[in-house]
Amino acid sequence: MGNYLSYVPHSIRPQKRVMIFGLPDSGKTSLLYWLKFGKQVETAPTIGINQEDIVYDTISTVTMDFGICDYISYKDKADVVIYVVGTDKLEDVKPHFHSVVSAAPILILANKQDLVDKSHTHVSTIQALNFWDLECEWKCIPTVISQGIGIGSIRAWVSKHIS
Ligand SMILES: Nc1nc2c(ncn2[C@@H]2O[C@H](COP(=O)(O)OP(=O)(O)OP(=O)(O)O)[C@@H](O)[C@H]2O)c(=O)[nH]1
Ligand SMILES: [Mg+2]
Repeated sequence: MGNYLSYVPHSIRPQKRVMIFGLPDSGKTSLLYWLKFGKQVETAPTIGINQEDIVYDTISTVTMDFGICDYISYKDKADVVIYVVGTDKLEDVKPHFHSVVSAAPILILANKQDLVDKSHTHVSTIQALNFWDLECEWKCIPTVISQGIGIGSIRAWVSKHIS
């Protein structure tokens, strides 16, 4: 017997929730707008939450970008999580990263790979954040969100994990 949802068209299924977390200035809102509009949109520091209805393949989602707010009360409602790492020191990222981990699959972006003074590669990010201890499914990829580099891989990963 299949899950009853397999008989319901994607277009009328409940919206899935994609949640984007990360420290300030890491590139979360830029990512949200790349996913929504396919281009770089000028951003300002986010107070609260930005959210957009975004379709991945045929799957409808509300994709949420968490700025300064009480994000902890939301994290367990995520179907998938995207965690953006900017130029912060990885030892500063680590406690924040582990505070948003839930049972949901998580995609970690080692962002701002274009910067000469970037503090991390995606390999050093994997080593520093102890992903091996995670019980949820995870993947880490390098990105340059401001140039749209990695957006295709992000879309493909989200589609695969919410279908
Ligand atoms: N060089 C570089 N800049 C980036 C990249 N991604 C985002 N930025 C820039 O980083 C700055 C912050 O981006 P935002 O998307 O506003 O970051 P945020 O995580 O939403 O920041 P808060 O809302 O303050 O938490 C902007 O000037 C972006 O253009 C990247 O890959 N490389
Ligand atoms: Mg923002």
